[in-house]
Amino acid sequence: MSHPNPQTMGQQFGRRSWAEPWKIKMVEPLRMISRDERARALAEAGYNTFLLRSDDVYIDLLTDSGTSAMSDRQWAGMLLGDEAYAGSRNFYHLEEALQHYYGYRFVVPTHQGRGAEHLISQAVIKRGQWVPGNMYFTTTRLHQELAGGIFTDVIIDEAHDSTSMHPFKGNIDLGKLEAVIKREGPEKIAYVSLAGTVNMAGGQPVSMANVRELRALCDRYGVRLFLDATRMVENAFFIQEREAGYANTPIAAIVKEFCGYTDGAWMSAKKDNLVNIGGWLAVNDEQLFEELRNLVVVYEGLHTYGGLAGRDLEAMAIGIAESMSDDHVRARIGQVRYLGELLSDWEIPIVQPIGGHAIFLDARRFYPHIPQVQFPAQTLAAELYLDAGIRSMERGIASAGRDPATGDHYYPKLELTRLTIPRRVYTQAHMDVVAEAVKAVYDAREQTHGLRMVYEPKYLRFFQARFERI
Ligand code: P70
Repeated sequence: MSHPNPQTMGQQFGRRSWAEPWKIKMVEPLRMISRDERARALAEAGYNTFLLRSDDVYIDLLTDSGTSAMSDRQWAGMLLGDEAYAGSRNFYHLEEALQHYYGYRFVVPTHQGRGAEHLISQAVIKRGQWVPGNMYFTTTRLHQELAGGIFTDVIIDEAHDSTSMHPFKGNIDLGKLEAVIKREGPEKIAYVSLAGTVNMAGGQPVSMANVRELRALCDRYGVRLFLDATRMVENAFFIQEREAGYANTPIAAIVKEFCGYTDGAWMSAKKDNLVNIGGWLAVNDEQLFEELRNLVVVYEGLHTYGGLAGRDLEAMAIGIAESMSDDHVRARIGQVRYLGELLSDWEIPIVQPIGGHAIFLDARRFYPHIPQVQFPAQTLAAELYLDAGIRSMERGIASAGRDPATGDHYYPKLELTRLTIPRRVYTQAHMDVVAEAVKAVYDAREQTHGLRMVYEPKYLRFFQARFERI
């Protein structure tokens, strides 16, 4: 059969095609079950994609956390694990990589991001102190609250608007922040909690100008500034692309400059750092480091392994170096963008601009007839699974949880379903299958009803909550 106007996808988008800067050496077979089997699996999982068995999933876009494919070099590094209880050589390799690429002086490994969040929250927050941040992240805010802190959102207003095309929707509103500092007094501020490519805002970046001004503001009041570096490498890509003066600066140099404005960082290495498990905490202040190094032995393990095996530390050290490659980051974000551009060309409502690690479907606009208390984003995640075995994640009212003061739900402005792309795992053909499934679910939107929550656990309810169809 001949085609009237054959075009590659790159040509259709008016550009030269790009390809991933790697080739595949080992494959993991996928399984697709029937629609009836998916309907059964979904009901058994209480319409919560976290409760599905991964064997029942075809394309898994639940998260980019710990789901990356490691390189041949990382796997080779695993065999060089020094499993000594204390002083493993892999720890020193990790410490060197962190100091070299992120620039912080002192390093504490942890088993993953929330281990690091726990330690920094316990060490730095005094009961009743405020923690202003650029939108909350679930585990981060929970650890801040468990340590007695009061989180308050000081992100710019544009971040809460899924249609705003602001290039740096992760920025902190310095006016809002200064108002909190003046109202409470600087001694009542535990620290400013800044995240690179803000996850809950749709993977939206922070500009270099913003962090520079933030540093100056914090210095004026003597307030500390800590960074959630989980997706900071991806944030650097947006600075390179959008901020004047950085077009020719390598990703690695941008990351280092950005981190240089902060007093330390916590990290879920399961994202940017290309490992299946791991995290770290890094600070410049020696006294704080001593406290953290002491706390880590209580909750994670000795300060040279922090809950990880030597081989995990080695994979992380190598992953850090690989993650800083400009080609890698461009291909990674390019793939996310490819999927997003297809969907937006089909006029499916997604958060704009397209962020770094995921496409966020705007469930409010997708299902305008489903009220927020009937969990539109959770509903959309369930429908996508039912249609094509694609697993996504709710990032709306279920994730937001309840206000500890009133007991009522938080009602976040953003009601999103996240299609999160693992790094170096899926091909462009997988993205096409995903796009077509989203389109099919969109076309059937008017016949779709919402959900009611029938089981709600106390902490981070979205992980284990159960729902029923209305
Ligand atoms: C995700 C994962 C983890 C994460 C993060 C940011 C910006 C810290 C962490 C914690 C996993 C996840 C976690 C809670 C709810 C849903 C999903 N994000 N900061 O999928 O790190 O998971 O290693 O403890 O994104 O976005 P860790």
